[in-house]
Amino acid sequence: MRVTSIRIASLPVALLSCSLVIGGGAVRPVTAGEPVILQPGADGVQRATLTLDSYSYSPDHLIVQAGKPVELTLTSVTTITPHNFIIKELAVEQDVGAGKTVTVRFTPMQSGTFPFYCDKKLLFLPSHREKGMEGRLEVR
Ligand SMILES: [Cu+2]
Repeated sequence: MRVTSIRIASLPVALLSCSLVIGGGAVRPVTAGEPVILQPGADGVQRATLTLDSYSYSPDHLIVQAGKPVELTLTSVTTITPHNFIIKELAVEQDVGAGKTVTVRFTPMQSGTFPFYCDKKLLFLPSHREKGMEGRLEVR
């Protein structure tokens, strides 16, 4: 049991509904590790909202289709610590300042499972990724 799921449960309902609309199914809390399948919208864009905290992404397992654009809204709920969102294999790198919301767009062309992570770190301390701030994008 990770701290992540407890924090998620206390988020405002409005924020939760953003990330839960994705599957088009019943509204329920996102559990860490539970895959979320992004459905393309009318414009063909696959969208999801991720919550960034210290040190996690939620949801942390996304499933998308290859060849269609992906648009991720990254919302940080930390008050001081800056984070970022990196998918090295897809040349995605986006900074997310403390308390900020930013959008990142990319189109994965090849199938496979790619890790996304935060490489921020303070001096000699372990990186956020090493502290567990990592997830995966599954491209089918
Ligand atoms: Cu971070």
